Amino acid sequence: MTNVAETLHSVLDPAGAHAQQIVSLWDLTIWICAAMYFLVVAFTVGLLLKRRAPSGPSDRALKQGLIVWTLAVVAGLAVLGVASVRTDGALAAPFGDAPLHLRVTGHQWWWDVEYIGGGDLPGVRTANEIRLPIDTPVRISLASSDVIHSFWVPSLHGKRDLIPDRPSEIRLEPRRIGVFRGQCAEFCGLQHALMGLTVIVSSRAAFDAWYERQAAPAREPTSAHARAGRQAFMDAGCATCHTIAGTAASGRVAPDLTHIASRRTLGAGTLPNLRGQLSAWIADPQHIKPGNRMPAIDLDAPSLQAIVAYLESLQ
Ligand code: HEC
Ligand SMILES: [Cu+2]
Repeated sequence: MTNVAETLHSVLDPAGAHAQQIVSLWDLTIWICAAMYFLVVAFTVGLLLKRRAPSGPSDRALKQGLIVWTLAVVAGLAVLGVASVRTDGALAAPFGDAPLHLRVTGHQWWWDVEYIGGGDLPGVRTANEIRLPIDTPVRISLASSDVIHSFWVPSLHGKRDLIPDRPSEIRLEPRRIGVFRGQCAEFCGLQHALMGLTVIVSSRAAFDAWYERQAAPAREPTSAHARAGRQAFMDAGCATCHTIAGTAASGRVAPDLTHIASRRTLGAGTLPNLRGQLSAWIADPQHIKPGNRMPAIDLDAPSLQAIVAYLESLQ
């Protein structure tokens, strides 16, 4: 099963302020090391040519060469050392007030995403997908409910571990609109590889519109089929694990499904969120992502179809 969160993640194509700083350090390292490499090659070739000459390289030339070389190494290492300390310092700069605060909790094998409201801003809960407005600093509090996970969205920043009982934080500042893939970067069990994350960076206006829709409770189903689906969802026990805001479903141990139809993927980036894939997931999640914490539930075909119709209506 391949991961479908469709865009690539690349540390070399930064889309955030922090990733940019990391890539600048990388570029400097590559250039200095490349220069050193060419110096070594040039010296070697020079010496080989001299050796063929009847007189050979003089002691003085060798000595001077060594001094130049030593100075070049010391200077190169000094520049790299200073640049590295400065980048580290910039990345670890104390967090001021960020306009947006999220809490992301790692679970085997999915991401719980909460936007922490406050003042006039309502809270929002979703999963496996983070939307952010461009050019806005955001503070993300990280936690784990079970084992060590690691939050990594290479286009935006380096890695930050999620350690049980040890809260940590990361700060992102996206500078480019787009869809960026994230991935758990610490081996966390059987489905570690299928613990993906999608980060969607949009304009402020698009973000605000999305936020308002997410903050609303789930839509009332408009068709009898979808209403039957909501009933089947409650009867089948889905509600013991999943929350659908505005209904009796308030389980906290699985992804929030209040606006599941608005998300791009299912199973933490495992499948695209399309009707066939949604049915397949509900019919047999263990086949798609073996070992994941959603059991296969015995459903007759009409109930399955009705549940799918209901979930698809939850925009
Ligand atoms: C025992 C708890 C449990 C029950 C019961 C349960 N689920 Fe899940 N469900 C999960 C977990 C855990 C995940 C996340 C799996 C993963 O990605 O590793 C999940 C994922 C999902 C997803 C994908 C969500 C996303 O954003 O990726 C859907 C849709 C879903 N469940 C629907 C259902 C339906 C419909 C039922 C009832 C037929 C149901 N679940 C019953 C625990 C449960
Ligand atoms: Cu993980």
